[in-house]
Amino acid sequence: MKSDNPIVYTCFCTDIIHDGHLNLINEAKKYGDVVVGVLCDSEMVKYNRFPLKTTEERIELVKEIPDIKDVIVQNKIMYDDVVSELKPDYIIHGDNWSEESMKVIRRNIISVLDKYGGKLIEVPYTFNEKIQKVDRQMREKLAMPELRRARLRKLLNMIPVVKTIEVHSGLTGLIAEKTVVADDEHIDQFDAMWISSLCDSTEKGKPDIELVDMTSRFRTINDIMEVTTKPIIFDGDTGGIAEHFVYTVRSLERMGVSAVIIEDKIGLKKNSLFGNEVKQTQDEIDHFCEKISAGKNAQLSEDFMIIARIESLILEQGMDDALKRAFAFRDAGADGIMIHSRRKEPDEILEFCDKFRAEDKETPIVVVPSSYNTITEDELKAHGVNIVIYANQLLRAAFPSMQNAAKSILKHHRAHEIDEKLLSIKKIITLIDEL
Ligand code: SPV
Ligand code: MG
Repeated sequence: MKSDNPIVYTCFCTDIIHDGHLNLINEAKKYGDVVVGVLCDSEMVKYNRFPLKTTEERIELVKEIPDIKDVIVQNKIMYDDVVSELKPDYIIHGDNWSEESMKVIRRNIISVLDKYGGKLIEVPYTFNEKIQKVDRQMREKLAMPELRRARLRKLLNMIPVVKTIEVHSGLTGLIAEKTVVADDEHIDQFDAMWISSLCDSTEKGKPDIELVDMTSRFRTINDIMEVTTKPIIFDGDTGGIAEHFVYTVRSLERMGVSAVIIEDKIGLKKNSLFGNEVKQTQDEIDHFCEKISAGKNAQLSEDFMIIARIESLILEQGMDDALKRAFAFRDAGADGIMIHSRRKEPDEILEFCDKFRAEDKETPIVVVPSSYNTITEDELKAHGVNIVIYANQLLRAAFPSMQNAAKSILKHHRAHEIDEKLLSIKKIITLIDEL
């Protein structure tokens, strides 16, 4: 039955209901009939609240709270759509709007409410020890191997493009984990992390030729895992010989890595961006298929992915060869195909994607737009791409900055001149959260 009471709206983006939520609802009830919006999965991701429960489960959770008038799905983190339609008399929110992304949402709410005379109620945010603990445990749970590992496949079903950034240390992991951009319409952040062989090797001052051994690469993974929750895609180079690759698969799975990408090269591997300027040998199709199958047979969990990387365009073997390999590798069990190119224009990548998608609508396509970097994620998505990897930008950003600092100190025989370009010591010591 329709009531004439005022409507009070609030949005929940949580997997659990704690005292803080209940306090907010109790406060809301004083103003009228309470309607709760449950934020949809894809927007939860942008807000770094990766859902461990389905939308339906989260709706049920809210419905169990007594005296809720209605529960609806909120499809955007910004309130415009839902509020313009529902026109609630009040929107209620905790007064914890300190993060930049929250400030943007607050501004958006106020501008929508202003249009029709609705009011914003801000109640003191409940922040006791128990709630802090629950919040922390929720986040830490996401870093557990099973949950982290499964997250990439889940993301592929939740969002159109998985935006993946290179990381090579705990610190770069924190950048991938915490960097958020927010403007009046959007909030966004990276979905996954790429542990590049190029950057992992360069960080150690070594060439990208499979010289840095797996034990060392696993230590990099561990450093990153200790301070992050987002899923990891590991650059497995050639995967080595099949007899070794099966052990790598087991170790990565056990650690909670979501996917390994192996490239169809054999012998001394050099970085793909050299192309044919250096001697590089592509593997035989059948031989590489055997390696993929061996890896798939060794794998114990459902959710781990082995992605096959095709070097035909890098080594100028032609589009037909690239496509032939893509279908063969998929049939051998690959869970995804990465196609690489070192051209400045994206044409050959897009041609590959279109031709592959004409025959296969499902298998995820991964691309690394390092040299053809003018193309946007939306354009790649339109050609069927599912994962975009920004493979080396953090390392390339850090190197010139560090070199400039070193040069400036050498030149001036003091650190004063470079200081204003550096992160303050105060910020450095507060950058890392303590438990
Ligand atoms: C890496 O990041 O190590 C890669 C991608 O393999 S590329 O450097 O472009 O070959
Ligand atoms: Mg590599």
